[in-house]
Amino acid sequence: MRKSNLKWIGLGLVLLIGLVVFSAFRASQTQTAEAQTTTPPAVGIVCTTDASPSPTFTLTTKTGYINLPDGNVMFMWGYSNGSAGFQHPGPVLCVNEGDTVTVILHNTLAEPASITFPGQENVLANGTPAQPQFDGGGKLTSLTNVASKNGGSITYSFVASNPGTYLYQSGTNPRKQVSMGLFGALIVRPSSVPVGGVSSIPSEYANNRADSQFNPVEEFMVLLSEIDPYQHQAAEVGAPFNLNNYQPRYWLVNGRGFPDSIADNGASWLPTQPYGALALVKEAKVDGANNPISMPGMARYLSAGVEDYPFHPHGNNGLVIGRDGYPLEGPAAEDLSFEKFAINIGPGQTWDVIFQWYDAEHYSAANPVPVTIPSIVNQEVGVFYSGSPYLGSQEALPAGVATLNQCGEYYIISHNHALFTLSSWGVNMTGPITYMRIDPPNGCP
Ligand SMILES: [Cu+2]
Repeated sequence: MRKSNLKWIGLGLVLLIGLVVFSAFRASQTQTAEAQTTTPPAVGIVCTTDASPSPTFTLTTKTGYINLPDGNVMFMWGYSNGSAGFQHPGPVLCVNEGDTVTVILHNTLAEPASITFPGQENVLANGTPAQPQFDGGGKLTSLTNVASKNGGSITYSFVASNPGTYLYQSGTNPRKQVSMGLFGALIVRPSSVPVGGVSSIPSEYANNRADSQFNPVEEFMVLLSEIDPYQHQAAEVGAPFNLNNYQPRYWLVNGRGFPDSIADNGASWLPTQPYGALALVKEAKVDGANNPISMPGMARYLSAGVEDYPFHPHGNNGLVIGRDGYPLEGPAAEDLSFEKFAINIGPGQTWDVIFQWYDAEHYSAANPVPVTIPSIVNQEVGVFYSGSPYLGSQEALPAGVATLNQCGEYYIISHNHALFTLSSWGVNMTGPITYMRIDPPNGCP
């Protein structure tokens, strides 16, 4: 069963809460111009859906700009939703196992473009098997059939036969087009309750194993990517770019750098970057032996970059239950899930990771954290600090300190452990960082 015997370091997170300076959290939410059928949640995955069993999506390649933490504005390419404006990354397509998924690609770019669906089998392009493309000299020009430049279209279809987490991305000159932003996430949810499953709702399982159940309000996406600004500048002005010189200067999570990463989905000041990356979880209930007895959350990790990203939330190990869209199990369905702290996500990979946070040491005012708090002159108090190291407590703050803490909740950092990536062209402690917010057991008013 899913349980973790790992100790977590309560003190570390308490001090981290005090270290972070950031001034715009949970700002008023503005919906983007996407063709969503429902108002997106402030946090968590924003799915783009269409009716099962034959969901049809239209993705349009567009150019646009995103905002970066150092104040830079970056030229990008992207898949937008239907006729909606440019967005980055592409829409999160959520479908059900067994669906016949149709994706119509309209290409407004000045070069041919395409979509590959890694992990999906028997993909059709305009009704016939999708095939790599070659020029007259036998040179590979695309990993799959393309939509021609300046207005061409193509229709891909496939049966989403295996529940899990997948990327979709350009198969045409991918070292340019994927790097420019032609990628997004595809989530395939189980169509039925696994044998032995507790919940009767299929979408509450990551895959077709009964032990892949998670709490649906604690489901999050961590889509990692990177940008070399000189490559993007070259694309903007139509100049060549020598990939020997490729050197990313920005690294993003869900298309944003920290601190924008923890702003709400659809934050008004990020009109082309609709997806936040804040994880919001409740303290897990535990039994007398500290084994969690409430449903865990789940993070869906994906990498559209070309480097390994050792991403980790502080506060507990994750339990890796799936990779590249497949459950971790043996030939006889043996459970091969394993605990891991840093999730080492390779280029093109996806990882499904169950996660829980629980108050293992039961710290409270009656059971205080066993450290001597430094004197006030040696403390740096951040804007999320509650004034107390204990979950659910708010105490007096030092004079002149304001707080955005709402109810004594915790904020635990979650970031790429390749620390050189926590940068926006040299502006440190930005990039692929987000938080896991832990609300007290009774919630936050
Ligand atoms: Cu860390």
